[in-house]
Amino acid sequence: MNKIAQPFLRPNGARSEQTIFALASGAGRAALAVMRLSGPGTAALLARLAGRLPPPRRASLRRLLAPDTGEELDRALVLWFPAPASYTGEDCAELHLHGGHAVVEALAEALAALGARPAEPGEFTRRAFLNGRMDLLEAEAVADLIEAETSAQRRQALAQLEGRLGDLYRGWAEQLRTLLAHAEAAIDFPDVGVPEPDDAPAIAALRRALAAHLADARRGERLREGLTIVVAGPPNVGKSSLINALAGREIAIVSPIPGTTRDALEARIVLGGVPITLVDTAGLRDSADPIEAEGVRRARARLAAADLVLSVTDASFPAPFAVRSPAPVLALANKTDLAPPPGPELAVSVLTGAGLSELRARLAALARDLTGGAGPPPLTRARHRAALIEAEAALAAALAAPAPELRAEDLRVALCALGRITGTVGVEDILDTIFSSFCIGK
Ligand SMILES: Nc1nc2c(ncn2[C@@H]2O[C@H](COP(=O)(O)OP(=O)(O)OP(=O)(O)O)[C@@H](O)[C@H]2O)c(=O)[nH]1
Ligand SMILES: [Mg+2]
Repeated sequence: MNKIAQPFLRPNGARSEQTIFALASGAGRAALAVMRLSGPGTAALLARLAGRLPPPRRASLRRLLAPDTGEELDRALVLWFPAPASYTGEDCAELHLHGGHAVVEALAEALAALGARPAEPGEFTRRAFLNGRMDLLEAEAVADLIEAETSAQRRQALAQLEGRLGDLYRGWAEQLRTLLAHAEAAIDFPDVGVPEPDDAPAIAALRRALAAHLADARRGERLREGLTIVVAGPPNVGKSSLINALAGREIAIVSPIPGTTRDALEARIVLGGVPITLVDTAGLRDSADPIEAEGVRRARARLAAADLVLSVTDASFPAPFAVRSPAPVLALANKTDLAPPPGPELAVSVLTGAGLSELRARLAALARDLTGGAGPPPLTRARHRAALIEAEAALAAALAAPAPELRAEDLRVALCALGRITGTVGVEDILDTIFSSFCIGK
């Protein structure tokens, strides 16, 4: 049993020797600036700067003095978080300074003179992970929360930070450990007549759960990265006019000449709490003009990668038209001021504004469907997806395995793949990639 539990030990004892500091608040002039410290030298640094250690976790107003000259640098709120009950699990402190550039500079100089060094991006959170204060999913959620631009992104990041996604994966890992124990018992005691439970249905059920989660994979990733809605249709139907109306500014040139738009133009908007990139494309038609033909080629490429397509036609000039895209297509008739809409699809007049608010509501609902919804939390990163694909393949192999030894090996591969997501196994090589995308001070 030991060999199963072994790789899942938390990477403890990773307490770092160096004391780091960074500005945790934004750069630039502000009322306050928060300087954060972490590491074994924190208590000594605080004592040198503020005279004596304040009581733990209580804000204390202190004069901060330059260690060499004794000159007053600032009057600040000082917070002291002794290990292990701190963000990083190490001794930590926060100095709530006045936000002026000179104050921040002076403190950074004083801290460096006392032997601390500036933190690297994500280093506080990396230490928190290494000290077992959070798993990798929670660390990634911290980064997502900082980056969150919309309410839906904030909710997703918070759910992940609370460990809901981690709970799902840990639950699966727990089931796998039981299945692996059974498989190993069958290897270790082949003839003592240990009754071998038939685990095939349980493995198959687990595999189905992983497959369903993977099928849903784009939901969480889309919300993190934003949704791409491509506006396509024949020339001159009003695609560019529509993009300008939805974005509320003049993104694209509008003209009565068919074939005006050539490059794919982008506008960022937020609908239903979901960040959306609207893409205006060249009108789809065969053209002898090489520039327009290139525009049409680009339009088709964007259609192939869309999350949702808005297929626009001209109500006053109905012509059979169908866009080709793997994404869901929403049909929309424009120019209803000139003629009644030909079919049951959504209808607008960009010119008069009729139908635009219904269109916005419809797009917001679709955006929410494509990203959120009830049910289990969605996976949020390509990194998780890759590991889950590996786990699912290993479960498929386990089901087909002809001998208990082989089945055990496949189950072990699946378990390791799941462990890599939360960071319980073999992640040293990817830590740099993960934490370098953080901002400094987090
Ligand atoms: N009457 C009327 N005219 C419109 C409406 N929407 C757009 N137009 C006009 O239709 C013409 C074409 O509009 P665009 O937005 O450039 O059309 P497009 O689909 O982007 O055209 P291409 O870029 O050439 O493919 C312009 O003269 C617009 O003013 C509408 O709702 N009603
Ligand atoms: Mg256009």
